[in-house]
Amino acid sequence: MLDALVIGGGAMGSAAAWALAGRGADVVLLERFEPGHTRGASHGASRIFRLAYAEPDYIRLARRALELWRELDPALLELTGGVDHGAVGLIPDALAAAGVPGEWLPPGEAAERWPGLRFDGPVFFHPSSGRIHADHAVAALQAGARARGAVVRHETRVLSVTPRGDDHVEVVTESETLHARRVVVAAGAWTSKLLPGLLDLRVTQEQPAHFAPLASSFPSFIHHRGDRSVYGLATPGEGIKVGFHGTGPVVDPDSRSFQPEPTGMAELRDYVREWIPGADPDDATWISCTYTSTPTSDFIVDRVGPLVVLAGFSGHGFKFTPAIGELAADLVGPPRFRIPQRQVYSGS
Ligand code: PYC
Repeated sequence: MLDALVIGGGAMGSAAAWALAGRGADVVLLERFEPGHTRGASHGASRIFRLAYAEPDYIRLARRALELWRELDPALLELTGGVDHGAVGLIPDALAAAGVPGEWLPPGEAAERWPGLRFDGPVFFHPSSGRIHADHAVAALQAGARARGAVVRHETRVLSVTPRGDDHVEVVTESETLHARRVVVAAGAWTSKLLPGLLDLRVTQEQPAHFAPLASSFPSFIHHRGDRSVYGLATPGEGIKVGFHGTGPVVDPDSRSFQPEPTGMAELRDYVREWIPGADPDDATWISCTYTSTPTSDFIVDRVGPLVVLAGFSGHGFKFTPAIGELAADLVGPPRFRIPQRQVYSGS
């Protein structure tokens, strides 16, 4: 019986395998698709990193993630600085209370500093923000997990997950049945299919795009506009990534179109035309990804009997990845005690 089996080789599952293997657990990671696949939510070259949250728990989690990203590979994370504008709410107060640097800039000064962006009010700048290379991060977590002894298997589809007792889960794949003391389910958009009826998750297809850059030096940014907030950042070599946050249609992850929807394309181009003078609204490369969201956008990192569930990262989870892996390992608990061979009583 394995100590732990992780289902899902996206960012969160890979981080869980990395953390578990680091604690000496006997761990197998199963991923349904090929390495680097683009069907879920962990692909692409850039994600926002920021400590800038209104909730102290998220600030703490992001701080821990920052330490762990650096431990994994400092090249994965680049701090470009970040800006928030619009209805930023309690973020500046929460950062100040946590001792995280940040400063308000008048819109003219901010536009001089980042001519690629337009601002119509005060801008909150936080230097400890930037971007993470998503594809490289997933590959590094899997390579790190393997180096620590984990087995990572791609193209292995899990058909069922059945708890058999407090310390036993049966996992049936297309080719075999596996048994583990704990199973970590980190299946992103497929979580509700694997664990039907357990969680209230909403899967949407989102369509950000890379726009051709007309300026250099972009911070990562969030323009807070109620339920039409926009985020963005520069992806070196690919352009300026811009997207509406969580506005896409509900989809089935097994039968989605991957095609950008024309109204959303026009709205994003209009946004870029009005607010991002440093990007060409007419030169876009569209991206398709999923968000798996909870009703509050807070994450599910929890244990139900022998199952540990990592789900509902609601389009803002990637930055926390290695810290979520660590929490998963805490929820799994210590590996079984193993008696080193040389200490086994021989009877002589
Ligand atoms: O990573 O914080 C984030 C984020 C916000 C909107 C999209 N991504």
